[in-house]
Amino acid sequence: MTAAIYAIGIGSNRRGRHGSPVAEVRAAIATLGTVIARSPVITSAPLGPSIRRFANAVVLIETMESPLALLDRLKAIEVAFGRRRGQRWGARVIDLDILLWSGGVWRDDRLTVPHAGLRTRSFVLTPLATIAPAWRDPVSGRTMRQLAHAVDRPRARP
Ligand code: PH2
Ligand code: MG
Ligand code: MG
Repeated sequence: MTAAIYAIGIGSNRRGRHGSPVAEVRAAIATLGTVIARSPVITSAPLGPSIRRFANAVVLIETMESPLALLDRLKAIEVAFGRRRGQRWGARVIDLDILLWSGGVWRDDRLTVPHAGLRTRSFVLTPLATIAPAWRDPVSGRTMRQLAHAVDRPRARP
């Protein structure tokens, strides 16, 4: 078995025991294991009904875990950080999403990779393009650099 690489999206818009959302994002990165690249932490306006601004970052990790094993571990980290079940897209101490996987596409009833929001969210694509600009989305065939450029310039598209 060879190790897999995953891109993980990290978001927070609520204080937790580590402090501010930025501190929560940094603390979450420290729990992820073998981090091979990390973006800067950015702040972004909320997409959806939440009022508070988000801290966001993206990291690449290397692990032997399958997508579902990693999903279980990320959910356990979210619980350990004090994330509560509740309103979809409500304020959260930490959100850990699998964005990309070196194995390509994964689809089952628990998990879809690439992440469904990957191609449209600048708070994902901007940090992702800083650490994995040449990674190609297996669904659209476009690189993260191309997708980030497109999402920042929606009017430039036909
Ligand atoms: N996450 C969401 C919904 N809206 N907005 C920003 N700016 N950043 C996020 O991480 C985010 C969001 C659902 O996970
Ligand atoms: Mg999310
Ligand atoms: Mg999530």
